[in-house]
Amino acid sequence: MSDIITAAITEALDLAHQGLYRTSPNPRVGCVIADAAGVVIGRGSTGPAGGAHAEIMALRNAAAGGHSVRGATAYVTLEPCSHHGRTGPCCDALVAAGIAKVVASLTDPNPLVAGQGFARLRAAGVAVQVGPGAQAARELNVGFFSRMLRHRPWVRMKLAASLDGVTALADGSSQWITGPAARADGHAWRARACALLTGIGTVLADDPRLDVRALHTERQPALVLLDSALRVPLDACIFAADRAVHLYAAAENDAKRRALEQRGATLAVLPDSQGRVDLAAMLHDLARRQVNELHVEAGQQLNGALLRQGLVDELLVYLAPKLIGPGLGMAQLAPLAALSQAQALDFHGLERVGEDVRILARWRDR
Ligand code: AOF
Ligand code: ZN
Repeated sequence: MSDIITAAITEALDLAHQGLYRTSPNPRVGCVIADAAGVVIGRGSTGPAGGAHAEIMALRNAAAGGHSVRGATAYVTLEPCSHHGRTGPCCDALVAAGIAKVVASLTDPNPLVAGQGFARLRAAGVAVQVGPGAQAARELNVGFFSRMLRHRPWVRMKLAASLDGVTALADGSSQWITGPAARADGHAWRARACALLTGIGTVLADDPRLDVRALHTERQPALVLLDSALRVPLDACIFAADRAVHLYAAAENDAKRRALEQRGATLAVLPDSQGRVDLAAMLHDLARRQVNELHVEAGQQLNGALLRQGLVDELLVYLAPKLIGPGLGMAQLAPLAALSQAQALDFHGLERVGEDVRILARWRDR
């Protein structure tokens, strides 16, 4: 790859990254416009949902700086869209502005676009190159790709444990195993998600708020509560934060539904054949509700159920340099007959956070 392309796509990826806490359910996209000499004359990043796309922001930025983009190259981390959604098609805007070449990291997996943006650009005589920065651009939108291609969110399960793998004492007390830096880091991972998922056991035991407090965010993720028998108290702290709350139950309860709806919450009833909430159907439903990244913070029961059904994509584990001894584990998994049956993961990321360690792990064969 030429130095100019590498530099421009790197800057476009930085711009895309600026949308981490803002664009959902839209993907995070960055755009850089450079003139024939490779000088950057416009920069843009996707706005909040319903707002302008990165290309439009970059065109506006160039115009505001008094630059003509005629004959220029647009470097963008996703295929320019071709559809009329909440905004007009970016490919048409680029053509109308006289852009001569588009370098894009990825094809947009949205079936409304899916290559049509590139086709329209080429048909208008714009040169198109696809690929630079693909891996980083996809990673930044791992949830959007999951929702578009698998019709379920990217499920990231957060765990905090001692070195001996204990997440709480037998009485449930878990405050605090990891240190303040790890807790703040955990809030950043919450903030990038479209929704946080927890279970009724956690709400009854800890009454957490489960919102983003440790950093500024332009929007709070929705809170999703799995509550089969609708036991949630109406004064639970999850209702205190200013964000959407959505519940999944296994059976209808008209009175409780009305009370929850008065509290501003919504409810879906999705039983499986055993009268529990159908977790796979829940993930499907969450994708339909435009959840890209689902951040799970739950107890060992819900964690175990999701893991046993193979519904988790990534573990986000904070390990504290402590030994606790007997207590609660990370997840209730089924016993194995042989070590060879162990689920095999790879460390996708490994970093020190304050006095603790943060591990990102993904399944090897998925
Ligand atoms: C782009 N540039 O910066 C982004 C794109 O509802 P709308 O009109 O905002 O369209 C949303 C869709 O547009 C989204 O699902 C994805 O396919 C694409 N996102 N496209 O050209 C951008 N964020
Ligand atoms: Zn667009």
